[in-house]
Amino acid sequence: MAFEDVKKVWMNGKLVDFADAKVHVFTHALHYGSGVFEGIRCYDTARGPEVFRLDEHLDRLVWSAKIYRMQLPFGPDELKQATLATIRANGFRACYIRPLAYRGFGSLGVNPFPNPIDVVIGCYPWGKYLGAKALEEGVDVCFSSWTRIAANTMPAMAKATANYANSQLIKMEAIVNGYDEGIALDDTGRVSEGSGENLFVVWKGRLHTPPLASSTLPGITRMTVVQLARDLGLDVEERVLPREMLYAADEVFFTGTAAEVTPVRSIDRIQVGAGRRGPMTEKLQGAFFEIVEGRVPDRHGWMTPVGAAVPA
Ligand code: PPE
Repeated sequence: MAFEDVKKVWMNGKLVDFADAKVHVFTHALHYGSGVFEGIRCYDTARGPEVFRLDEHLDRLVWSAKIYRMQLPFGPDELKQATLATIRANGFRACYIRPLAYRGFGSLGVNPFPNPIDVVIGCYPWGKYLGAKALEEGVDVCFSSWTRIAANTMPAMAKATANYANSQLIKMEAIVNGYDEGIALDDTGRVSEGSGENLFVVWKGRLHTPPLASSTLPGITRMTVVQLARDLGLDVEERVLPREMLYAADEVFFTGTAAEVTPVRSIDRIQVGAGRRGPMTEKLQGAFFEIVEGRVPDRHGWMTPVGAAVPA
């Protein structure tokens, strides 16, 4: 992650200098986790810089906000144009994009309503999420002792900043114990997701992924992989998954904007399949990268060109 190269940040309708993109210490979201956000990638494709599934990400931002009774002061079209303008203002060919809507400065106390809703869009270079070799060799993960947020505690379907307190506990425990990432179970003990990724399992030639009711985020990459699997004629099913199925599976992989399609090679030091990227993971990973890198036509209409004013 390199913030040194960031020139401009979009704040409430204006592009401001990086150094001026600041908030007050009494900002409500800083105290109470009252924010919703997105993580989006722009790829340097053969056709020029293009954003992957921008409409779907902004749609999720809008309904994440709705769940938290936040009325966004900008509509999806304005946010779309703002996102593209922010990338252009920074001159990035590839970057990670972070829109964030939060309860701002005005009044502390649990009641969030007196505060303004602030919206910012930042972008910055962000390489491979789980390390450079992860995409090829796979990662070593563990099941977390932390349960994923349970039904009716916090809305797992919303991409809310508050949910990431749970994610951080999962991630820190994994790192401290020498793993790359942790997988959480839901409150019924079934497989949910990684701290920042959805998960797929290959079992006897079929692909499975936990349903939204297993406290998973409705991942855009998850939805993409389901479509790509169907394009390839593979069977894919949403299913409640017992933990032990993952130890015994042929292949396991993560999906996410940051993680892209990352193979899992071991869980709790039990080797998964052959202990390296499996054939189905490789196929889907290939199908994913050839689309986002623009090496094949954008047959699903997933890519949005950043547009003019990007240096060649
Ligand atoms: N589950 C969680 C909990 C999650 O945070 C993400 C994205 C996903 C699933 C995958 O969703 P999608 O990106 O729409 O395919 N995690 C974001 C943030 C990671 C971070 O460290 O911050 C991401 O990948 O951008």
